[in-house]
Amino acid sequence: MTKNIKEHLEGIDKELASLILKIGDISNTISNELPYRRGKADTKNVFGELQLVIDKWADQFLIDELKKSNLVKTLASEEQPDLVKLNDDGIFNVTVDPLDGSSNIESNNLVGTIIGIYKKDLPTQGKNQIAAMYILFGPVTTLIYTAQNGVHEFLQTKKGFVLREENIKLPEPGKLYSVGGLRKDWLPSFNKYVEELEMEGFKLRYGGSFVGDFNQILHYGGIFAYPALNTKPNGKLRLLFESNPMSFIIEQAGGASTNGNGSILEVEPENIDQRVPTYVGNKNLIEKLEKML
Ligand code: FBP
Repeated sequence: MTKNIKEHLEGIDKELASLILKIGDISNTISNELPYRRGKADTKNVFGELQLVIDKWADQFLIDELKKSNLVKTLASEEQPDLVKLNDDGIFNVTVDPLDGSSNIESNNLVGTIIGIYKKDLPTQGKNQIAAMYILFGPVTTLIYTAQNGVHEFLQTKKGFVLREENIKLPEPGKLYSVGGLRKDWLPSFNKYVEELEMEGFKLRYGGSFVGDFNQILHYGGIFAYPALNTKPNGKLRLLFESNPMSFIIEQAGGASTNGNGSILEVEPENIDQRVPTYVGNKNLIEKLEKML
């Protein structure tokens, strides 16, 4: 009998299990609302990016539902300028990217929700996460989580989230490379690195949503990068909302992360909207990259 997520979470801390289940329920509502909440909102987020109606709605829905759960003390969101206080006696502090890759919605491509879970107050280093998860809204909806007990994937069905794959490890050798930014803006050393991957037969897979591209690397192996650029030395991705949770998951799956100098999880955040050059994938590919950069 296929385990459902509730049964699978019995092995971890009760409150943490309740929070992960709650976020799973929230994601069900978000996926149901995707067809209806369309178009651009007339506001911008802290990064100066025009927000979509669904970005704002998903953000506020996550805040309202996590407040009701009484489990979360503070929340940091990619769509909020500052930390949001939810419950004084909440246990966890949470980072959220309510709808990563939302610019893909108009073209009906992959989007998702990315979550980092901490006991320590935010902002803090990614290594202080006690759990991380993402929900991928694609041909099917899947939920991937780790609570430092391996990486596990669940499929959304009429009966709720059921186990699809347990203890996921990055396949060796990797097959894919997925790189953002314009090639003309890549650093020469990174250009050389990608040329060598191409010579070795790595296939390009880039869909413009970190959550979707990351999921390809998790299942087929390889490397995802939104690199340091000539024009943007810190790249594009947000340390707290995107790079820390995904680095936590990739390292739990036997892979590695780097900002070019070392694990992203060691980066000391200076502010909540900090960006970081992001490279995640198979350990050997990250080690080679660090030598070449
Ligand atoms: P948000 O949609 O959460 O702002 O995320 C940023 C993002 O869309 C990532 O998901 C993706 O990896 C990257 O930006 C795509 O950037 P680009 O359009 O430059 O390729």
